Amino acid sequence: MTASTLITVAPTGAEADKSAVPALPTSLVELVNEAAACEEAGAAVVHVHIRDDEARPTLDLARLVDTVQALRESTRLIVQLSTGGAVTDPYEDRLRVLDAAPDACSLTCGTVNFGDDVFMNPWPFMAELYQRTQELEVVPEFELFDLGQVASLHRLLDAYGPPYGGHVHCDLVMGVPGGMPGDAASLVAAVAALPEGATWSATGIGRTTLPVMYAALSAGGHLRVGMEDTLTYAKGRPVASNAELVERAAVVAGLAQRPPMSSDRARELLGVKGIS
Ligand code: KMH
Ligand code: ZN
Repeated sequence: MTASTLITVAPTGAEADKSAVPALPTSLVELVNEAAACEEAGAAVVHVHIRDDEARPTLDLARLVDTVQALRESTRLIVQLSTGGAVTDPYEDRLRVLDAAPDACSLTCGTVNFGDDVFMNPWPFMAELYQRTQELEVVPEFELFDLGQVASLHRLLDAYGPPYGGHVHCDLVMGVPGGMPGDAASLVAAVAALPEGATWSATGIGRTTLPVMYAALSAGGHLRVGMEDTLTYAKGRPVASNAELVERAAVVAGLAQRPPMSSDRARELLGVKGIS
């Protein structure tokens, strides 16, 4: 079992409305401040979705470049850009995200119902995105929303070889309406199907956040938390900040004798290039 816990924070996402959730970090300043507070609280990776001046999700390349630079200037976090974007984003824009030269990116291993929407990740798109990560030396994190996507991950690795950095790291995104349930039995089944030697984190959407956190720690996994996935801290109590979600994850990981991993150690684990 790994001695420490890699905590990823997903502070913004593409789904929540700023008007309904004022604490959501949507401007660059809010995002950078939130990321720094999350690093202080124990996060090593930031999974980034950005918003435009009206707080709508965007994949604008110039903004992505500025975001990567600003996060690097203010934190030592591994900057993982989302290539999932919003369900409405075209494939070309999602592929272009890598041109912002992040340390890492998400790569979802298949199409999934996503509430009333569909999050599209057909095989040709996955394969093209994966080969671009290899060419551009960006470390992919394989997002797995259901068990069938684990099979597609195996197919990807068989077809195109190991990822840049040489290590396979996955994130189980559980409890999405349309994906695998956020419970211990589903987590154990998914972990059993992962490639040999892969590491993994897990996140549970909404009210599955705590069951998934405890199940992940007990099964030797890492954690993802954040307002992309969870807007309620406890029954009737909205999340006040991403940092409090990271703090809670750090406390629970510490109680499990697996305290938060530093970003330097996380870079070694994931095969991400170093920073000076
Ligand atoms: N916003 C979801 C449609 C990712 O970041 O790669 C997709 C998502 C996954 O959040
Ligand atoms: Zn995301």
